[in-house]
Amino acid sequence: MKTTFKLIMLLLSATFLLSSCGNNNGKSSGSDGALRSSNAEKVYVAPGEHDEFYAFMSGGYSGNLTVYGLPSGRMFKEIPVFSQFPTSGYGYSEETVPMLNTSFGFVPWDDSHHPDISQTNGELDGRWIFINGNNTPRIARISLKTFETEEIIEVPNSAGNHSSSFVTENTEYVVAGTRFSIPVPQKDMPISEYKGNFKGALSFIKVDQETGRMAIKFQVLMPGFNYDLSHPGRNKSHGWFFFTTYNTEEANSLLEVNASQNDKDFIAAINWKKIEEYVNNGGGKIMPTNYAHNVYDEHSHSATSTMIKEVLTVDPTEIPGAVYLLPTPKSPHGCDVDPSGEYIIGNGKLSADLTIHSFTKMLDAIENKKFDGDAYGIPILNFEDILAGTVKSGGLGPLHTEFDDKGNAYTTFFISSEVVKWKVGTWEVIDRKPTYYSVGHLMIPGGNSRKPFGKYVVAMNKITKDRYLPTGPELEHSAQLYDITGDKMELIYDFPTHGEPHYAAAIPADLIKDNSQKIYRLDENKHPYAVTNQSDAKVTRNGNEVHISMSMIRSHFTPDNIEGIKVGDKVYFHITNLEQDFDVPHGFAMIGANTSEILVMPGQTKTILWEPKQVGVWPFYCTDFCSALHQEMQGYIRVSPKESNIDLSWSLDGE
Ligand code: CUK
Ligand code: CUA
Repeated sequence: MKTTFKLIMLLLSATFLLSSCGNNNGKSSGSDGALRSSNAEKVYVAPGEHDEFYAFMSGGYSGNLTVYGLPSGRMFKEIPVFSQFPTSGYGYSEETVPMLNTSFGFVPWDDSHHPDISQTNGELDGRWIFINGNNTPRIARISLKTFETEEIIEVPNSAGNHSSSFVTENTEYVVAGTRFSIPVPQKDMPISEYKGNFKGALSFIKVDQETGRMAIKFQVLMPGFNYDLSHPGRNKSHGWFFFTTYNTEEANSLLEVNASQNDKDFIAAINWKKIEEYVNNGGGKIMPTNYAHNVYDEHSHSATSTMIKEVLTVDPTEIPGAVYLLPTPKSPHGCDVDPSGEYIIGNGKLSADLTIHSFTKMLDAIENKKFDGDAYGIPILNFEDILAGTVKSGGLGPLHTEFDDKGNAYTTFFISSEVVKWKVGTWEVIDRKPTYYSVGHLMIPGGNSRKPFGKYVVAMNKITKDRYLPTGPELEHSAQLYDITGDKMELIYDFPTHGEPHYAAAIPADLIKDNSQKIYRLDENKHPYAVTNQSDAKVTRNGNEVHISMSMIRSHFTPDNIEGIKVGDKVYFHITNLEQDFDVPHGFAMIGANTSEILVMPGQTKTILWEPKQVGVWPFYCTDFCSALHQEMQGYIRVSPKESNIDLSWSLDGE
C-alpha cells in the first residue's frame, strides 16, 4: 500500500480518536483496536477494486434482499423479492405482478428473515439464494446469475414462516417451518381450544437440480408448538433437520409469561430421509388446500402464477424413527449445526448457557430406546443422554451461532450485547467483544456449511443509536465487521444496512462474479410483445385496450408520437430495450400512471399499464440518465374524449 495512503489513514484515524473523546458511549476505546490505521486498511477497497465477498442481507420488513461487498460494506443492489419496488418496476409491471400473487390475492409486501445460498456436498455453490417471507408464508428463490427473483412459492398450513428458508447439503430441499401453530386445515374454532388441537407444519420443498424449481414434497404435521429456527444436518448428520421450539406449553395468550413456564423446550430432530422414503412408497395423506406458485421466465421476461390445490401431509407418529424431541433449555431461539454435523447448538434465549447436543449420542439413545416419555406420541430423549456439553459464557440472551474453519464457534448475546467466541469440543470461551448495540444474528461467509471462510464475522445489530449521524427518530440498522483471523476478534468496521436484516449469507465473489449476467440477448427474447427491430413497433386496439409495442435505444423511443388514445382506454406500454451493452438501461415514466416507472434492462421487455383520465397531450420520458441526449428521450400521447373517432396513429420523426 502506498505510503501516502497510510499517512492519510493515520491522520483520519487520529481525527476519529479526537472527535470521539467525550462522546464515548461505550464505543471502542484503544484496546479493541477499531481505530487503528491498520484496521482502516483492512476494510479499504481502493477505487476500481473489488470486494472479496458478496454478502446478502435479509431486508426484514423491507421484504427484500440487499447485496453488500465485504469487507468494504458498500451496498451494491437491493433485490426486490416480496415487496413492490418502484426502482425497477418489480411488482408494478404487468410481467411481475403475478410474482406477488397468493391465496390471499395480491400481497405486495412481506417480512424476510433468513437467506441461504444453495449448496453442493455441503459447500456453497453460488447457484441460487433462497429467502423466507414470514408474514404471508412464502419462500423465494433468487438466481445468482441475474440477481433477480425467479420463483416464489406460498406455503399452506403455515403462519409466520420463520424457521425458514434453509437448504440441505445438496440443496435437495429448502425447508420452511411455521412459527405459529394454527388449525390445520384452517377452520372457525375458539382460540381457547388451541392446546392439543392446533398443528405446526414443517414443509420440505423439493428443489429441481437443473432448473431450481420448487415443489412442496411433504409437510410434517407436528404438535402445536412454535417452531422458531432450523438448520440442516450436514456431513454425518446429513439426512436430518433440526428445529427449535418454544411455547411447548401451548399457551394462546400472554406468551411472555405463559410460554416461559417449562424449564426446557425442545429441538425437534426430523429424519427427512426416512420421511422421504415413506412418501416415495405412497405414505402420507393428500389434503385439499390452495396456494400460489409463481415463476418468472428469463426469456419471456414474464411471470405466471398457478394455484395449487393439494398438499401431501404426514403424521410423524405414523413413521417410526422419523421424529424425536431433544429437551433444550430455555425457550431456545437459534438452532445451529457445526461444520462436522456432530454438534447441534440450542441458544436458550432465557438462559445464560448454550446447550450442545451430540448427534452421535442422539443416535445411540434412539437405538437403545432411552426415552423420557413422549409428546403427542413423539419420543422425548433424555437431556443428559444426548448432552455433548455446555458453554458457560457469562453472557445473557444467546441467540445465534456461526462457525469458522478452525473449530471455533461464535454466538451472539442480545441482552449483554456481545459476540462470544468459543471452542467447539472443549466449550471454553476464548474471547468476547461488545457489539453496538444488541446484536441479533451474526454471519460468517459459509458459516452455515461444511466449509466456512473464517475471515470475517458480521454482527447485525438491532439498535443503532449513536453510531452514525442522527437521521430523525428512524435510523437504519447497523452491521459490524470483525476480523476473526487471529485468536481475538477485532472490530474493524461499522456500516448501515437497509430494513431490518436478521440473517445474512455471504460467499466468495469468485464463486459468482464470472457467471453474472450482463445483458439479456435480444435474439432470445420470447416476450409476446417484444419489438426486436424498431421498424416492428406498432400500436393496436382491441375494444378499449390499446397495446403499444415500443422500443427504446439511445436516445429515442419508437414511436414517440401517438394519437387516437381515448379517455377510459387501458393503455399497455410494452417496451423493449434494444441495447445490447452492459449497464445501459432505459426507463419509462408516463404522467398520471397509477403504477411506478419501469427500468428496462438491455434486451428485456417490460409492460406498464396507463389509464388516461384527462383529455390532452401528455408526455412520457426516460427515467435513467442514459446518454448525453437522455433529456431528449421523450414523447407525447394525444388523449381525446371517449366518444371521439380519431384513428390510432403513431410515428417517429413523421415516419
Ligand atoms: S430471527 Cu431476527 S434476530 Cu427472525 Cu432469525 Cu433471531
Ligand atoms: Cu434512455 Cu435516458
